[in-house]
Amino acid sequence: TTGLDEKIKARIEKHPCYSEEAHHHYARMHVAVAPACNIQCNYCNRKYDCANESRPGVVSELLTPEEAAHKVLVIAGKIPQMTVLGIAGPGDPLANPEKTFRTFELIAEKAPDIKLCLSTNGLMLPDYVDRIKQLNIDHVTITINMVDPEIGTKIYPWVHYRRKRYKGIEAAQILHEKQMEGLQALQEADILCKVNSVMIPGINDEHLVEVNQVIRSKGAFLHNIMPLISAPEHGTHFGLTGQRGPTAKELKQIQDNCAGNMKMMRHCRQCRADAVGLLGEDRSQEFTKEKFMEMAPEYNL
Ligand code: CLF
Ligand code: SF4
Repeated sequence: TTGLDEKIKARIEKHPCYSEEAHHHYARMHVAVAPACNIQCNYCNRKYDCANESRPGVVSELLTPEEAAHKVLVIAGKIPQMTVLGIAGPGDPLANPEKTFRTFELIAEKAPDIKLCLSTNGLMLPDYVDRIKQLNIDHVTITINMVDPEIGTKIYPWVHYRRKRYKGIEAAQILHEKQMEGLQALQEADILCKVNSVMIPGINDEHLVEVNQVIRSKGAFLHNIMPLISAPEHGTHFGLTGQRGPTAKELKQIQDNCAGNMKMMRHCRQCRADAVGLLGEDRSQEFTKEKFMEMAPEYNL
């Protein structure tokens, strides 16, 4: 047995990312409604989807909340195992709060049995935990790559917070504080939190064990350590400066080093911001905007 209590099991048993078992049977979809971002990560090029919860180098088709709701109802009608709707980009969902929450509201109203999932860099999370709770969003991912702002300066060149741009240590300090406050607030609100960390060799690889300890002590439910993908043609800072990603062996080593402490996610497939289907199966091209706008929602409660 996993030792998980029955209540938690019921909350994750149909979520393909939060439950390893569920990912064989249940599907998720993402809708790309959130274009803006409020920070810069050195592994991201804004021409592409948010690399915190996505495969770098992919461009998703941007939708309005109404188009997104239509798409969700069409797909939920066609793919019965569709249990989770996630918003994960292409920028940061909480840097686009009106679009993100409008989309969730429309779906909660029309398809209340679909679980809502949100992924964020955490900068604005403390401001929105109440709204997240109100909307019954039970799954929130924060990407936390460091708990030491000195290390943060090597990953984040700037953050834009409350109408002001910060650089250097100040930027990393603000991001770190908001991530920790957000994590704490999620725990107090009893919302399940997954933490994604991008493993960057020579920068935060050894540090991730400390990240793991801190997030565990603050109540994170699951830790997903993902490999940096830094192809030069993606035009990211790391790609252009020759920063390499980890080997499969290095990734597994760090995951193993953390595994004694808490549940580790090892089945992440680094999906696109408009992914559709089982993890590892990408049906997004069957449901491009041109196609799904022609389909009638068949979803029935
Ligand atoms: Fe999407 Fe993320 Fe929700 Fe899953 S993905 S917002 S928690 S519904 Fe899953 Fe995809 Fe890995 Fe993300 S496999 S990239 S962990
Ligand atoms: Fe890119 Fe996401 Fe980082 Fe924003 S939070 S810079 S979209 S990877």
